[in-house]
Amino acid sequence: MKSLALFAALFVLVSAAQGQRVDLIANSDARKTMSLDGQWQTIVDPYESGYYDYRYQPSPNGYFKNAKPKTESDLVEYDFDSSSTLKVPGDWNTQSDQLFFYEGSVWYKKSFDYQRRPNARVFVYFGAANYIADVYLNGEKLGQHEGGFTPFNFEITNLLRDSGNFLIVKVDNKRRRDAVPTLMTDWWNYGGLTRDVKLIETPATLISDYFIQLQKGSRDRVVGWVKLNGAQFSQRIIVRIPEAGVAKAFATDASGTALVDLTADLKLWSPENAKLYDVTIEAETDQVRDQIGFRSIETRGTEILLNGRPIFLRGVSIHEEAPFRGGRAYSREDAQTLLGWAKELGANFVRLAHYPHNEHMVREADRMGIMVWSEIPVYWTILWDNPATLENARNQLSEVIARDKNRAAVVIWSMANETPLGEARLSFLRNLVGFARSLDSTRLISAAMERHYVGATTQVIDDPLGEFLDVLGCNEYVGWYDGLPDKADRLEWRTKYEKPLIMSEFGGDALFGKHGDVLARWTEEYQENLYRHQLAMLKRIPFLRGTTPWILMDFRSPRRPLPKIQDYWNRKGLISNRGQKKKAFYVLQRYYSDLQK
Ligand code: GCB
Repeated sequence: MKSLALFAALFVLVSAAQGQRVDLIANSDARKTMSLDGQWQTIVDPYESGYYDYRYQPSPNGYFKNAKPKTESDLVEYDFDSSSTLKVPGDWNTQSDQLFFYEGSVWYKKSFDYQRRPNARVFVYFGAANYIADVYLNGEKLGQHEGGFTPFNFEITNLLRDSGNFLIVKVDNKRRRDAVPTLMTDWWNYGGLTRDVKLIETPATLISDYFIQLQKGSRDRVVGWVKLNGAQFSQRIIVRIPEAGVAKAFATDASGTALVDLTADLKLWSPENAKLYDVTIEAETDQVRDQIGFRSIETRGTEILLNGRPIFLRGVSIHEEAPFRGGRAYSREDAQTLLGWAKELGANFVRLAHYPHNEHMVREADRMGIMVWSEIPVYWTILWDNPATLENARNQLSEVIARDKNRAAVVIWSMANETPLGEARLSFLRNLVGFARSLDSTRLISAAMERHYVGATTQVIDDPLGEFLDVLGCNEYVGWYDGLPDKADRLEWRTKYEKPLIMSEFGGDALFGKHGDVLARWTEEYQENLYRHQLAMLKRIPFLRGTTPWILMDFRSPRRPLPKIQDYWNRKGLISNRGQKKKAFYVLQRYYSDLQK
């Protein structure tokens, strides 16, 4: 299976059974993998009686034991094998009417045989599980992972048998006030094993991770690092970029890390030429291969510079909602459809809102030449002064940066969306900004902020967070939540910061096929007219360097119940959930086409 999934980066949280933390990456055609996608046996467990006993204590004999009655007198009150199944990858909400609104725990079980090569190590890898996953193999706990949109893995080498393994995962998507995201969002809380699951085999000492990108500000110097995991820390590493004539050796230090530093004459990646190079990293015990693009991204005053040249980010926001069928998007085809529509719109940029999307999206963006704004679900009213919430957000940030740090397409890490001003929030977000910079110094940092009025017609961006960002993001709904569309004609924009601005959201709802007056809500004409007024206003903002209107396609939201119009869909899409383009699509398409003349 030569799917993109083979390239996925892996990260391990705490593996209770193996007792160690391993960061590793499986990005290699050379690696042996086995997909565990398909039907899994499942038990819906709203009271978590498969986990807790009747005194609400964790039970040593939970469903993870996969018990079977041995005699006809034995009492066992569950049975995976005669329970119904759910498809993985996939959310449970759209696979069963009973689970459509369900928020709670579901147990998943998959049985498999596996012949491990001598001395090899094996890991079980999850593309994502929303929201908390407790993972068990053959009745033993491997560990727990929190966060619904980033990959994780556990080493299973010592627990693996040649035949009759059973992998059991409890996935719980209950919302929590202290979680990331918190209780309130404007998207569907799709639960389950929403992305690919697979086994990955590696040598005993493996190349566990690497960072190979142009140094900030340079167009020919590649700097980064390669990390080993295992007993043989001291090795010679060779980085090869055959097409650019690069083959350079580096030695690892006592911790198994080699610093990479080389110069090369490279064709730079850009939307016009999405050049990716085959890169191989060879250690003595392992080898990985990747396709990597090289480009520089910087700001100067209010400019955004791609490869040293000013660029305008013609973007659109996207939720991870599957086109046509609905539910969480997870496949390469979903990514090609969504990004294909963005291309048709004339976009060179997408905002992947409001959480890390599946890896196919960034891999396809790399190939198609679409720049990416990547975001973590620090959304609205996070519990700013709770240290565990901050730790959780930092972990999700580190996991997405770990996965996507070698993708040229990703140009912006966004820390947060529409968060309310305050001391605790500022220190939380400053912490994230500093952390992101420490993990990746090559990309731009942003956040979608709010603006406020000074007088009736002046909009000001002066959120104190702006001081710590490279690029300002601003959400505004003039013409929808804020007045009628022609209000935009009278507005002036000011900023406290000499920095580029991306208008990270604007828009309004329209039900595809509903027609009426330009002032009749929910009609395509209203939305079309709103875009006209918006775009005229945006053209007058001198420091504007990008737009990602809300949103490419309609998406499900529990906050949107209006019958016959919303029916639990946010209708701000330029395209309906069935793939029909609304009138506003063509207004934006024209604007983006004019920008390229
Ligand atoms: C926003 C949020 C976005 C919502 C959107 C809306 O400001 O950032 O998540 O979906 O408005 O449609 O109200």
